[in-house]
Amino acid sequence: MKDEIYKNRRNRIEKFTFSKEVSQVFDDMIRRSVPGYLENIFMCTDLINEIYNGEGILYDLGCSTAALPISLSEKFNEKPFTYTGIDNSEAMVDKARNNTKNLPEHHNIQFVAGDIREFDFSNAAIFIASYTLQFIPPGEREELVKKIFDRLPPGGTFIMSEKVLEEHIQATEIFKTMHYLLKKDQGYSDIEISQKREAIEEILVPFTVENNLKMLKEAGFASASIFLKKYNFTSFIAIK
Ligand code: GEK
Repeated sequence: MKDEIYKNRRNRIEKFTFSKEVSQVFDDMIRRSVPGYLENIFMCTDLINEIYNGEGILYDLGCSTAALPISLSEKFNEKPFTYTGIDNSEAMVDKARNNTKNLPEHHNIQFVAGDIREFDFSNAAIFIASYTLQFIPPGEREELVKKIFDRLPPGGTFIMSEKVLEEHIQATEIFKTMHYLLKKDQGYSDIEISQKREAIEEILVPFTVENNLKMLKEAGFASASIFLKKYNFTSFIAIK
């Protein structure tokens, strides 16, 4: 379903939430709004296929409508995997369950409606958080990354994708412009882009690339690298 949520001019812009209305159009919204979104899903799938040895749980933090497990299921084919997706939007979890209901049983896929800050992760193999930590208040993000680190086995992997800022304001500004132009190319109008921006501004707080790398290192990860970057969207891989 096409995302037309911010198409008409509104008198008042409410804070963005992951409501039922958003969940219905989410797949279209994120593909047209996040540069490199599908490439990130495919790269996460390939990385997990390479790293995962079939033991333990793949935790997808902020799983939304289940794009990752659908892609994993296609890639893993005959190989089994165990996956838990967590999202604090009931509407997203409903959609995720519906989208994966016909996937094979040896792909053990579960969803939990809950807050990743409170979730008690056990038997973790790999954590994935694609464009989710940006919605965690800045003061709570480090603690969550530390928890992810603690719950991973030695050598375990955390794959994180985020909207980011650059250290230099000029680079931040040009990437912001390029992002805006990509959204226009995707058919969003000026009014749609500016109303969505206003709605999401307060709840999506990006860190700089450097601060994300620092946060991963300070949590204890032995290595933290970038594996995909498209303007102001960056994907990181951290290894314990
Ligand atoms: C994808 N990873 O398709 N606890 C649980 N879920 C949360 C929390 C929280 N504290 N805060 C936000 N979310 C997906 C895309 S979208 C990215 C992720 C975007 C959830 C929120 O409900 C939403 O579904 C998801 O994180 C972020 O690859 O909309 O830009």
